[in-house]
Amino acid sequence: ANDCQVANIQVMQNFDKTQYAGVWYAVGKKDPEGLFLLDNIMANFTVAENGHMTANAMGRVKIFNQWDLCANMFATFTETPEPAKFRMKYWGAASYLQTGNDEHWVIDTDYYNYAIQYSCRLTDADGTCADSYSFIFSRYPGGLRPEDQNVVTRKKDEICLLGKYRRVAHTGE
Ligand code: AZE
Repeated sequence: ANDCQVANIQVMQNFDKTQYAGVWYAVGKKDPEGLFLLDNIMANFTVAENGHMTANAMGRVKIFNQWDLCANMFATFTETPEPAKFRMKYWGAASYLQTGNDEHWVIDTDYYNYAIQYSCRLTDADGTCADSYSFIFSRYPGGLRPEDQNVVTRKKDEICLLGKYRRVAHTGE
């Protein structure tokens, strides 16, 4: 049964951050409340020798309701007892970009083609998520392979976000 409780969301089992490392292109996203990355979103995850994971992300944003710019963002990750659940502290290369401290959960990945990321920023009194964002990542900017689409659709449904995603364009900007 799918009760949409944040606490019951299944994440990737035996998550291996070393295999997750490298470049991912966002090909789909579900937006949170407020400002968010618009398109041309990519992230590069790195795992240092000491095991610490960091990331660099780029994407187009519109700030102050009018300026379109490329946001260069950085993140550091803190581990939790669940290997696929991290806390992500992030900030922008420029001060007018966003800073924050979000959950970063890897719901599912095959490491070579697709990954589904999820973050609940606010849990409602009933245990469901009141403000979330999620990225569908692909190793290829062109999108998901047809054979990965079914599993991604199933996972979107499991995290109660089916039908809430938009495609993320990659136009080389
Ligand atoms: C993520 C992948 C790993 C690194 C980072 C990510 C998220 C970045 C944002 C950025 C928002 C910027 C805004 C600027 C005005 C999950 C893609 C940092 C949420 C809104």
